[in-house]
Amino acid sequence: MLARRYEAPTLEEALALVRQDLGPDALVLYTRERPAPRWRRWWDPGGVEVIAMPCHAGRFDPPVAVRWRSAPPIRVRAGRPRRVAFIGPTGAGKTTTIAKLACEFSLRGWRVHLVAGDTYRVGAPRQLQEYARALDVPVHPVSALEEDLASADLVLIDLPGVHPAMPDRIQAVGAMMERARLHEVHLVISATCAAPVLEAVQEGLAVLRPSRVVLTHLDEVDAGQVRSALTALRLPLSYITYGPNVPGYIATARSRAAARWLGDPCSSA
Ligand SMILES: Nc1nc2c(ncn2[C@@H]2O[C@H](COP(=O)(O)OP(=O)(O)O)[C@@H](O)[C@H]2O)c(=O)[nH]1
Ligand SMILES: [Mg+2]
Repeated sequence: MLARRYEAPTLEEALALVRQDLGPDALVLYTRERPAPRWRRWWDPGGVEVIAMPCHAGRFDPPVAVRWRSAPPIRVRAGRPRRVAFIGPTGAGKTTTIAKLACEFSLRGWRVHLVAGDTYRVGAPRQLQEYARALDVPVHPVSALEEDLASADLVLIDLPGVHPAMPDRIQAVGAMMERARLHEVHLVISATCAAPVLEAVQEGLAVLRPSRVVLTHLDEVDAGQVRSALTALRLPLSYITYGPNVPGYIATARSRAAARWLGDPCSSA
């Protein structure tokens, strides 16, 4: 992995660590204030997190020159619960992306609710419940898809893994989605997959009507693989993730962090 993560009480101290470790020309990919989670504030005051990589790593020199489209991030409005589902193959990063987004939105003061819709994978509801407990957000069973969940500003729905080779599963997930009255469907795919696989997944899952893509595992691929994943994209990109940790390691496709990982988009959707 080329990118490294640094943490310090202040931005100045974090950048000093970056320079000490990676040299004066290090590329800073991402910075954020890291408030301590509520449950451990008594011993952890929080701080600043910086992700950086050495300049000579070559990923951005020259930048990845591929045409790709960006989609807007999720827009939440008070009093209108926004219902957003995440679909994609097992292991692509759906649950992790949901946990990252839940954290980002609840830190900004929105009331986030989760729905544990992955009733197939053993341990999946427990994984989501653990994130929900750590983030202090409610998590509902799949039956809640039929409810209004009016006290939420944002409902993030985790669904079972689907793959073009699993028509029965696609049908079952499609039926769940129909009950869910969704505003947005994000297809989560991993940049570690070869371009033909990414193309087949997008084509095979088009029946579930995703309108945007989340590209995950960027920290595990080199510049060539990033380029090939972007070339394979058929839908506009909403978010990228570049690490398994929660919180953090997620950026909207229209952020400077995304431009650094991917180069600039050619257009906006
Ligand atoms: N390195 C890396 N690992 C990730 C990323 N996103 C998810 N993961 C890991 O990939 C694995 C599968 O993720 P999960 O969210 O359970 O996938 P799901 O089956 O689609 O819900 C877990 O071990 C995650 O920690 C990422 O952006 N980078
Ligand atoms: Mg999952």
